[in-house]
Amino acid sequence: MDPLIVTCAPVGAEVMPSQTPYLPVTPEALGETASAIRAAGASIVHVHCRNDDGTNTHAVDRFAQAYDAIRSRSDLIVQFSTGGAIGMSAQERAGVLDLRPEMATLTCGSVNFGDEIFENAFPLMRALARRMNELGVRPELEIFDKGHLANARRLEREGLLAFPQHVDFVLGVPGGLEATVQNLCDLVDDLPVGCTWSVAGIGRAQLPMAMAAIAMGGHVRVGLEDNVYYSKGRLARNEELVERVARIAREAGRTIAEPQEARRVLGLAPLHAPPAGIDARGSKRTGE
Ligand code: KMH
Ligand code: ZN
Repeated sequence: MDPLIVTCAPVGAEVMPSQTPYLPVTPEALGETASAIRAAGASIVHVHCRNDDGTNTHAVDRFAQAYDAIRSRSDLIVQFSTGGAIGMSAQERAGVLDLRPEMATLTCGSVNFGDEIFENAFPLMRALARRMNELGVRPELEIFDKGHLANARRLEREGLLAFPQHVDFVLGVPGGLEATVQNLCDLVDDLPVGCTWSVAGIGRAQLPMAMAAIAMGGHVRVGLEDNVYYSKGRLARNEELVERVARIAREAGRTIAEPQEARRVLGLAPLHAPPAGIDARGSKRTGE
């Protein structure tokens, strides 16, 4: 099996600071979180941004500040959200691609999302895929339901995607596919040849889905975007969620990918210059 790639989604668009004190709201807090999750075993950070008051924003300058803060504190693969938040315009969602992150999400279909609808009609999917191709940004295909894989294959037939790709199954969203091992196996069986995959279980499904992925040879996404609890009634810090899946994976005989290994597994270009003052574990070197 490949070394385990742990993605951390530390903030998301929906969780509010009133729900947990551990949400990294500012770019500086995202930079600190990047350093902590890197040390805990993450190799990808999935980025949303907030205003100082905690409300969601997809402003390009805020993403630029976040990118700088993350890169100055870690060598993590930086993956921007193009999903944004419910109701965002296509222009807002696509705008952050101009910053040319290494990766960005490409949600492959619409889905009920609680009482709302997360809209991803084909014209929007095509526009995002086209822009990523133009800018050399690697997509991560977000799959919330079984039909989304069929939609991805349609984008491939239209020449907008080339397989294999890296795919993230987001399971357990109220309105999307339920987080069961059977559903995960069905999705993995349906993947185009050569694709790598991770699973993001929502809420209490985060840990069991991660454990299934560890055993199956897939990869894992954790973080407060998907789940704010470490255990019943006990709020989690992002780095604790990363540390726990890394520990379980090691116990199960999986090694944990460093970001440069993850880049190799995913076919991304290596990061040439590690950030100044950052050691191999993502921590600030002393004396610099
Ligand atoms: N906030 C959700 C509506 C993504 O980041 O690409 C969409 C989302 C997916 O979080
Ligand atoms: Zn997201």
